[in-house]
Amino acid sequence: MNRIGPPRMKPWAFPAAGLLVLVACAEQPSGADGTAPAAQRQCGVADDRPVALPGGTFPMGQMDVYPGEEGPVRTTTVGAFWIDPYEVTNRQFAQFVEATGHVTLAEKPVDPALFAVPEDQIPPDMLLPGSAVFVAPESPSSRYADWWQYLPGANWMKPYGPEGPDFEPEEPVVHLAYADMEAYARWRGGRLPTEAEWEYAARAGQDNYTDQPTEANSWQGVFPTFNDESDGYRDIAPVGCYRPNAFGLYDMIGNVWEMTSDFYRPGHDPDDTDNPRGPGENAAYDPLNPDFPSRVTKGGSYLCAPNYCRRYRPAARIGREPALGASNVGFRLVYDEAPAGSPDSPAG
Ligand SMILES: [Ca+2]
Ligand SMILES: [Ca+2]
Repeated sequence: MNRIGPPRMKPWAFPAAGLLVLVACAEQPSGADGTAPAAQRQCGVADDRPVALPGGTFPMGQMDVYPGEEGPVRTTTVGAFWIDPYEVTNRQFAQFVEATGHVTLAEKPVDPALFAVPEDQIPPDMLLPGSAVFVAPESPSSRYADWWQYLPGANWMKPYGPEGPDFEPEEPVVHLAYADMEAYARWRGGRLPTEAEWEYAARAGQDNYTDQPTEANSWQGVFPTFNDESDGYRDIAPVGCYRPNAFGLYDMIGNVWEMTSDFYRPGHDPDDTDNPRGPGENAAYDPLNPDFPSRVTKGGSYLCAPNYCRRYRPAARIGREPALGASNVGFRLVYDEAPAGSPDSPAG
């Protein structure tokens, strides 16, 4: 019916739908590197206008961490565009909901027809409105089902579930489906970036790296049980708490994963180098979630740790099932024409 495609969920497969995606990212423990604790971080964005980026050519991809996902490196060209300097916030999304009455997918009951079993075999909680929330297990584990829970009542307004606190206006919005992000983008006059645009913006002319960055909200310690929080935040941080990259963009790496418009396949097509838009939907394939046409998410999240998910890098990528929100996935917009209040020309 649409680009997202029907989520052919099975109850036992449900946690796999996007949950691994959330997992991608983090390295370097302790505050000995000078990382300031939360109370000392100055959060916020001085200039919230979209940033005009000239087009450019850059080496997209990386071969020394997860080459099967991120390689081969290819010389890639993208045209000029504008990009939000920070992740879409709850404050911004609330303005959209106020103006349009939009109801997100996580706020709606789950259609039993989406499961591949008779309705009486579906756990009742799985049919309630909700989303996937990270809940740290008490014991060490390497099974994502031990730390991802489908929580009825979790949605963008209740990011940690119905018993948790309300959303913080200056934190990035989470628990959205791809269709919710697209609806917001249409309202704002923007769109989701392609993976190439996003990676070009995140690289900002810098070389690839492998170590966990200090100026990004990730996970210091042993995921999923011990986080020393030396970067200042255990969970999601408000936008703009970490230094921006050379293009003036905040939190491209870490905080929340960011959705792109590309469908996911492992690796890059070495011949698709001129404003690439990824494979077609029929060619989408996500080994972690093979029943769904996943989209590419980028940049890692506050859950990325060196022992589990070293995806706190511009080249990092992982597939995400578009119809299931999660507590560590957000987005930001790009624009093909100068948004109101932005610089007139990406060349400027
Ligand atoms: Ca952190
Ligand atoms: Ca981010």
